[in-house]
Amino acid sequence: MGKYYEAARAIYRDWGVDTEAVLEQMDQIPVSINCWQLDDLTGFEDFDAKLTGGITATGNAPGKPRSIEEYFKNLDKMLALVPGAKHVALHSVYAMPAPGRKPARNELQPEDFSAWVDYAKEKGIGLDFNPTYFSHPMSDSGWTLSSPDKGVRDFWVEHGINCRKIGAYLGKELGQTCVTNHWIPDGSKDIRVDTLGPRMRLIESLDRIFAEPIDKKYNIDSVEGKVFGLGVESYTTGSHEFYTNYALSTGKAIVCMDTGHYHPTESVAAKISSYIAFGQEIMMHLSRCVRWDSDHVAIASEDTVAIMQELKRCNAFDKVHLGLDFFDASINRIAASVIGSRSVKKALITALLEPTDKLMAAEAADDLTRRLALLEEFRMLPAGIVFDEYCERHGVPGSDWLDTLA
Ligand code: RNT
Ligand code: ZN
Repeated sequence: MGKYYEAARAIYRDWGVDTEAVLEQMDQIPVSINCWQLDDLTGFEDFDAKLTGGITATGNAPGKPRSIEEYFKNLDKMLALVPGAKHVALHSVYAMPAPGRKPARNELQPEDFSAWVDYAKEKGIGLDFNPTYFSHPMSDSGWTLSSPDKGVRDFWVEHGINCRKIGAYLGKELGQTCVTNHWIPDGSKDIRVDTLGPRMRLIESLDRIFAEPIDKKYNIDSVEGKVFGLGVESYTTGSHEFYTNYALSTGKAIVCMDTGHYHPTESVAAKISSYIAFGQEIMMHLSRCVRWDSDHVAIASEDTVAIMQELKRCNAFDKVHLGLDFFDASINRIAASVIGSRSVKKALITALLEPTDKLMAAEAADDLTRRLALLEEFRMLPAGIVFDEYCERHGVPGSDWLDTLA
């Protein structure tokens, strides 16, 4: 047991919080770590592939993997430094087809991910999935599922359909629901006059992708909106409002909220209860935008903690899928992945340790002075010590983890 844990436990006990129960709860809430931080989203199709679609990993830190073997060595190191329940979120460009098989993007099949299933079983983790509707000649026009070209739409619809089957396979094999997240880059750099046409085409494409029902025990689809992308500044077909309406009106998918995809003063935490009120599940892409959707490494900042607090206060952890989405090539890529994953878990444990009932009681009694006084006192409670204990119990290094990363 950690040197300071008993003291922290007593402090929380005085506020009516059972740290042991929180440590158990942490293991019920997996964090889905994006596989693409480790290699700048290059994937295994082509180690010289160029990232397109209005997203970019800036920086040139050494150590980017040049082979599947190197990639997995780094993945092993990363996973060993993140305590507790984990998923790895894959992109379709990380397929590992059998030797001799070279499926085109729209031909990928579950069997092309069987090596990932073996790996996940060995590690005791779940897998989530993402179709890759970018970094491909068929997305060069900047339009995919909402393209005016039927051939382009058909290609990507096929990809979407196959990816859901892959998701269901991952979920079934691993006994943990797979979230298959659909994000498309479609949009326009300059003023778009016909804004409705692409959206009508996107509805049609999504309806085709989601036509076949899949057991939600195995696969859930999410749709991720966005305000803009690089080179796509004026119009985005798949906006947040578009997908919110699609999700609620069809019930075929849930909304994915990426914390980098809103106007800089918009709070993602503030949106959560509006989804919970309608019984909606939510997929999250926890990221950090610095001035723009820069995909900086997630940190345990006030807004990340606010999201976790909101989930706690809404009692909504069974409605949310916590995922990460960042790709920073300016610092050690393994460390970046560890920092983001640990930070999100720190934010999570901070919220789980909050004496929420005291806040709710003050508010219900209209004691607004007490509510604010307590909110401010609770910021200083020793959540970090409980997080260290969590690491120790999982055999993961504490705050000195970086020195163990050779
Ligand atoms: C892009 C979206 C999307 C991607 C990943 C790689 O703006 O955030 O989630 O970052 O699919
Ligand atoms: Zn995202």
